[in-house]
Amino acid sequence: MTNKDITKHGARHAKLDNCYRNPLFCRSEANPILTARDLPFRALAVLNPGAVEVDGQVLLLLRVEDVSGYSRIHVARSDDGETDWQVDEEPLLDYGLPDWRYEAWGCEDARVVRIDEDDCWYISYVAYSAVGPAVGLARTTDFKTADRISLLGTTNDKDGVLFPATFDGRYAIYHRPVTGGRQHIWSAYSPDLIHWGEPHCVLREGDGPSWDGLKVGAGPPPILTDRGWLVLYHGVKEYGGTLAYRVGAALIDPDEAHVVLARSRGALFHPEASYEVAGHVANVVFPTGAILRDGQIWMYYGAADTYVCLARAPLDDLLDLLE
Ligand code: M1P
Repeated sequence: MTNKDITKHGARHAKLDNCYRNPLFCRSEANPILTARDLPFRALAVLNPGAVEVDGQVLLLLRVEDVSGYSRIHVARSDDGETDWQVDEEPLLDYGLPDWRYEAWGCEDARVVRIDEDDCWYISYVAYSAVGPAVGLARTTDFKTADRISLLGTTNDKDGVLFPATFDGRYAIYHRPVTGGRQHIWSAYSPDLIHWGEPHCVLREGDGPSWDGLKVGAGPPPILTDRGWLVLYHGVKEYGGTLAYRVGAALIDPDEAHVVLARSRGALFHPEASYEVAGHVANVVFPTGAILRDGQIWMYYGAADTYVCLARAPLDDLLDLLE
């Protein structure tokens, strides 16, 4: 469904909310670009993909919810980043391995970054177990196998997102620990991806009725632009017991991962297509991967915790909204 279709079918909505009239992000006509039916095995859902370009292909690190309801990370490849996805049958990250008891219930919501000086890709993901969600870190050189590195800390933490660069030799990460009952985005630095410190609360939940007033979480890995790091994040608002997940953006100092230069005043992308408003969890757009192609941000996101989707926005238009 294109934005034009959405506007046509959702005309009444469009009259009520200016956000829907001139959408910044344009949905792929191939949406949802991946569903459980596209997988070479049975599964309940495919969602929340990490994304990276490798040798001219786009690789997605799919969260696949298996028939028992637990999630693994599988790799999908496409030449054009939109269609004809080839999905690996063997998972890149499997749950339940004897040495990794804090992911006995699943590996979820992977983000992936390339760090050139280490000549490898790092993956951050939600390691889920009976003691709650934690941020897991792994590395790969071939997207066939991955080596676990560490957990970032203890549980009640998720949405771990590494920067695709180092800052004075230190790695930087965003994550979302539950602190004092609140769910803000924090940063941390590390010399080795094992020992983390220098915490900063970077992006707080919005105030009371805000679109992101219930919680926020970092989305895809930050993208370096000539104005700073572009960060997409999800924000959540509660409406009478149900939640709506939307997307906002922030601009971060190019030299200091914890310094915010600007933040979008409102949400920039809303659940409104049929595959976003209905599914296992209604009203969810959850971005976890982004690439920059021909001046456009290609944002890969989970829709309704059921599908993988793609929407694009001109980078300059996005940045202009943040100034
Ligand atoms: O159902 C929407 C999302 O809910 C959780 O995200 P968060 O903890 O930020 O609210 C996650 O379970 C995520 O996988 C899911 O898409």
